[in-house]
Amino acid sequence: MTRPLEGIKIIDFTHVQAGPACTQLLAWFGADVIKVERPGSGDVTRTQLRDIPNVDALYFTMLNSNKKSLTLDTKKPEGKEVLEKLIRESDVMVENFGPGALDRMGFPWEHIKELNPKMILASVKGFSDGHHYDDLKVYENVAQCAGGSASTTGFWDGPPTISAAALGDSNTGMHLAIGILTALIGRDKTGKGQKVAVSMQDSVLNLCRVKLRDQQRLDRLGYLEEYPQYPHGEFSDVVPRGGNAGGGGQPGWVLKCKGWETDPNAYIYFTIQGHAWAPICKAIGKPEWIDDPKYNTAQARQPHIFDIFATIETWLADKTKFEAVDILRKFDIPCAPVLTMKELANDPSLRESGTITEVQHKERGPYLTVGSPIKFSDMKPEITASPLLGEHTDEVLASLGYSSEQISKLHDAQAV
Ligand code: CAO
Repeated sequence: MTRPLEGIKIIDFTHVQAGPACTQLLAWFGADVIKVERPGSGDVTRTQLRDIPNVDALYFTMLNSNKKSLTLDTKKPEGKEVLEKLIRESDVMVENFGPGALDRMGFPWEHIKELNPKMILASVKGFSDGHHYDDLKVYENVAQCAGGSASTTGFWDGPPTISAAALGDSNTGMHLAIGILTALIGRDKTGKGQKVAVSMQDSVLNLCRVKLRDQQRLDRLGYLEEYPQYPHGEFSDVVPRGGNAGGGGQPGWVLKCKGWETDPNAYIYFTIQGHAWAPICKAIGKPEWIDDPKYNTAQARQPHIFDIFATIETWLADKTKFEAVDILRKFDIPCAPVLTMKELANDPSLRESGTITEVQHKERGPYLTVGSPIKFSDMKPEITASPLLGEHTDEVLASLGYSSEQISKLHDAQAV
């Protein structure tokens, strides 16, 4: 099967999560992704959170599948020479070093452009160029705080809260992938490369745009009627944390199911979609609520929305989260069980679709990873294992025209 990005060569100068998530996605779709790593150590995630001694950690293997690994000390003249050759032959270079690291290494954008005017340089930084914090190094949770996610996540009587979803890291990588593909299409038209930059703060904020919507509504109205603070609580002048509220046009909440006393995930998410009110009443055995003026409009329900949720919880008390969803789906009510990582790992539908996939690693053996969440009618990306450190060094150097004698000299020069 021909994959759409076959023939696109990418220098993957990334580490940790934001950059690797981007290049991994492009590798699944056929790009030739060469991960450049420091000799001896490589990407720091190879050794972070290890579960098997001396074997690449899952943190690394789950973000670097389908890539090649080239070890190169790009601070040494020999390494710089190889990198220059690679730049001349490649289409894209992706990096997510700390601010200024690429310049200090001797590869500012002006130099890269000189070496290859068709090159697309794609960078992730914590903050965008020119931002008053653009000198800061940034990790996931820092970005969630800087991008508006933390101040709007959690409960109103608790501190700002971090989401488990990698909004700062993988999300930024996905934004960068869109930027790279756009620049590649642009290059087809102009023949020129360009620099693509994505900041983690901006990427988080992009996903929090509904909270900026709410800030402007709050500024105008002084209240937000879909938040639990309405109508009984207080609003300040900033968007509050709304707990598990729906956040959109329909109220929702996480509700207890059978077994919640001992199982911390025995819950469903229940949504009271306006036009589903009659089916909801029928499903939970409250047909008399359908036309009751106390309940029959969203506005009428809002003042006692938590009493309604409490009644639904009474109905849920003798049903597991799966049984409850099986009943509610028949009434077309938007809802889902709160699923654990264990349940997701073993979900037959996710295995079938390739969203959860098992990969064979040379040293680790089989491991689970998340495959492509993007599905195509004419292509099913095959997920292969992440490379060992330097596994493809000789192969890549040979493809650049180095003889075996030159390759072994280069190994000596880079020995750690
Ligand atoms: N050969 C020689 N040197 C290399 C090299 C190689 N193959 N690869 C990297 N290096 C050097 C760089 O040149 C740089 O050196 P200097 O600091 O002397 O210029 C250094 O290694 C890497 O520096 P760094 O600042 O990127 O790394 P760090 O561990 O101090 O910081 C991080 C990590 C993630 C905070 C920082 O890279 C960063 O802010 N990146 C941008 C934002 C980002 O992507 N964060 C998300 C990471 S995912 O959670």
